Formats: sequence, C-alpha cells, structure tokens
Amino acid sequence: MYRSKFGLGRLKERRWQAYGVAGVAVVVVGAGLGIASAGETVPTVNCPQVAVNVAVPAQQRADVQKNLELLNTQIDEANQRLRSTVGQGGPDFVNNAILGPLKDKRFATINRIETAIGRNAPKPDLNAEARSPCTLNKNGGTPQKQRTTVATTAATAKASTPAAPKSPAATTSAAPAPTTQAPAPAQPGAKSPAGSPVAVNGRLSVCGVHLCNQSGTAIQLRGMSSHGLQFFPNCVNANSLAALRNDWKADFVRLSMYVQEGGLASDPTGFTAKVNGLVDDATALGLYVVVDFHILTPGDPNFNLGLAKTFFANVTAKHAGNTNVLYEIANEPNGVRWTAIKSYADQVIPVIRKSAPESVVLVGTRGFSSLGLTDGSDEKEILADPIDFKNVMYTFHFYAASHGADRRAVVARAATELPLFVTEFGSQTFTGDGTNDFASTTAWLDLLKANKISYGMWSFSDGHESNSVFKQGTCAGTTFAGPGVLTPAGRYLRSRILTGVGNPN
Ligand code: IDC
Repeated sequence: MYRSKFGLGRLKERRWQAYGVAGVAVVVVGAGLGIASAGETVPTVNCPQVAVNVAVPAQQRADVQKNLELLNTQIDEANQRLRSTVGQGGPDFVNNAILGPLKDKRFATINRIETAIGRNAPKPDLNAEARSPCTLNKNGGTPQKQRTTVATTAATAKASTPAAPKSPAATTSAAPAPTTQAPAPAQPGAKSPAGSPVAVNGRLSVCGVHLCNQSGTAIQLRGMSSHGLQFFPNCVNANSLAALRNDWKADFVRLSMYVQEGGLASDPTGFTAKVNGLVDDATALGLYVVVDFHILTPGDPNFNLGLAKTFFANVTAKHAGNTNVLYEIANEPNGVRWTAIKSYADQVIPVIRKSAPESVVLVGTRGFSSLGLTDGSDEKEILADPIDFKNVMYTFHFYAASHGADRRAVVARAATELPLFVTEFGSQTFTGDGTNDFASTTAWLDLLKANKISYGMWSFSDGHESNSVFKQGTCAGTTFAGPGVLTPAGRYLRSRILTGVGNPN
C-alpha cells in the first residue's frame, strides 16, 4: 500500500540555484526578409525578427539594446562572409561555416536578452529556438535589419511589434515560419456563460512560473478535486458542478480518473466516456477542468503508457476546440526517478498536443508529487532536466497535517523557478483521513496565494473520510449548494474561496 511509502521527506541542505525556466508570455511576431534586387547574385542571410514584446526594465535597457544591435552585427558579418567566400567549399559549406555558427551566436544573444530582462522582471521567452536559425536568400538583396527599439512599458512593447513586411517580394520569400504563434484572438470563452471563470479568463498559458489568462495576466485557479470517479460516481455531475461554480465561486474541477483500483484499466471505454461527459458538463458551466490520469499503484507512470496514449488521444480529440481543459498526465508517480517520469511525459505530451496544441499540461513529480521530497530529493533535479515542451507545469501535493513548514520552504523556493500547480491537497494527513489541521492548511494556502499557485482540494465526495467535503449521503440527492451539506473541510474551503478566510464552522 502506498501509504507506508508516503512519508516525510528528509530535507537535505540546499543551495539556491540560478536556473530559469523560460516562460511563454511573449508574443513573437514578424520575420525578417531579404528582398531580392535585380542583378545581385551573392546570397544573403534571411533572419527572423526577434520581437521583444515585453516592457524592458529601465536598468536593463542598455544591455538589451546592445544585444539587439549585436544581432545586426552578426547578420552583417555573415553577409560579409558570404561575399568573401563565394564558390568556396562543398555543398554544405554555407551551412557549416556560416549559417550554423550564426545560429549559435543568435541563440546565445537571444538568451542574454531574456536573462537581462529576467533580472528585474519576469523572464520572457523570446523563442530563441525558432528565432535563431536564418535561411539563405539565394537571390541576394538587402536583408532586413533586426529592430533595436527597446520598449520600457508594456503598451509601447505592443505598439513596437514589427509590422508585417509590405514588399511583394516578401510574401513569396521563404521566411522561416515562427513555431510559436501569437495566441489566437479572444474567441476563448466565447461560448462560456457570461461571468464564468472561462468566459473571464479564456485560454490559459504558462507565462514564466505562472499560469496566465488570455490577457497574459498571472492568475490563480482555486477548485476541487473529485475523489476517484469509480468510488463516488454520483458526486460529480451538472448539479454539483453548478454549486461549485455558483455557490463556492470556484474556478475548476479536477476529474480524478483512477487507472487501477477499478478505474480506466478495468473499463477503458466506460471511463473515457465518463470523463468526456464530465468535461462537457464543466464546459457548459464555464469551469476549467483538469483531466487527471490518476496513477497511484503502481507508481511508475510508464506501466500505463499505452493506456495513457489511447486515453489522451481520445479525450483531446473530443475536446479539440475547448479552451478550458488542462491535462494532468500522472497523478503521483512514486518509486521512480524523475528521468522515468520525464521519459513518460516526452511520450504522452506529443499525443496531447496533436489535438490540443496549446493546452496546459500538468506533470506529476517524483515521490507522490512532492517535487521529490518524499524520496529525499527536491526540485533541483527538475531544474536540471526540465520538460522540454511549452505550457507545462509541475504538480505539487501536500497534506496539511503531515506536511509543514519545511516543505513550505521548499515550495516557496521552487516557485521562483518552476511553474507549479497544486492539483491535490488535503487538510488531513496523507491518508486523507483523521483530524483536519486548518492552521497548517491556512499557512499553505497563504503561501499559494502569495505565489499565485493554483490549487484543488481532495475531495469532492461524500464518504466517511475527513477529506470528503460533502456530508455522507449528499451525492444521492440534488442539493449541493450552501454550507449545510458540507463537512468541516468543505466549509473551510468554500469560505476560503468566498471570503479569503477559511472557516470550518
Ligand atoms: C485516497 C482516498 C482513499 C483511497 C486511497 C487509495 O482518500 O479513500 O482508499 O486514495 O485509492 C493521495 C492520492 C489519493 C489519495 C489521497 C489520500 O492522490 O488518491 O486518496 N492522497 O490518501 N496522495 C496523497 C494523499
């Protein structure tokens, strides 16, 4: 049984580690184009614009400017080399001797710009990967210059977005397509009921270490995790979700679809349909929904890799047009190293991204989603080997009566470098039962608020364990609103969401 293994992690001495995980808040637009001029046969390089569409802190302005100018110097040098080496080398000469080194220099330069801005503001993601490679404009011509204007306010940053090239030659030129598109305009949430969380916030993305709404503002989602859908089949439905949205003013529900213990593996078709139906219910209400692939025993997510791929392919295809679904690919990996979790993520995320390319994906962390603490590790193993996809967050779970100040200190530290999402927490011990420790819960939720870390409480159920937020028997009926149907854990969280103060009475 996993419980015996879910102990308190020994905290080792830790150093701060200056390692940033790049965010994706920045809209990168425009491509530089070499425009052919008649008679010129020496090729020129054709480099994409690096658009710094964020406010650059005043202290970093000179540094950023210098690096933007350096991009022009690098382009000039490459063109100079192209002129002076005409006819030299074999077919790969230009790639190996000019375009390759240029790409590396640009990559380093763009990284320096990100790092500079990141010293006094959220570190932006300027999409160095896509913006570094330049192509060859075989017909020669004057290559477009890198723009070097630096915006010091967000408004100017937007205004300085390079306009699309107007030259007719430009439209036919083979400029590299940006791999990160600007977020789609505000259709997100269009079909959601007015005022609902999804109508207000639209499509989410990961921006630096935060979850951001469609306007790029960091937000915190607060909500509830279901219990195992197989254990409490009547607790999550249109009625209870309406209460969650209207009476609790919560933002999301997490659908805990166990894989083992009578879950998905025992009836793939049934549970996939169940999840799809509940996603539709949440969507109709304008709630965000976390689809939780609830692995627990065994703890190696790779054990369920095949099922995960089939499941996520189906669910993402079914909800391809949705803007409100987040995918949690492994509840609580345990007994495995981070490398195994990462390998699983590397295989499952592409399946999800096929139909849901912009979705936010939540990845469970080592040691029952403890960032490794339960195994005597910590967030540094993730920082050293992060998941290489955009819009990814790492999950952290806590149970307030078991996990206290030592773990909070690690989360406070990790939150400055990793995008975290608390998809599950309890006010009890990690058994999900026993006395509620609301003082510790409040300390945790205060920390999460301060860092804008989203959270969902375990569990939206009416069982006998103290984690159930509904009194026993509630789910057999149709009344889910109001404090009368709630246990102390339920009253505490409803009041915390509604008033900012958790009150179990
Ligand atoms: C617990 C349930 C309990 C069930 C057990 C095993 O509360 O009724 O018997 O799972 O299925 C977690 C897990 C979550 C646990 C919860 C409380 O994600 O499945 O639920 N917990 O123990 N991690 C830490 C605690």
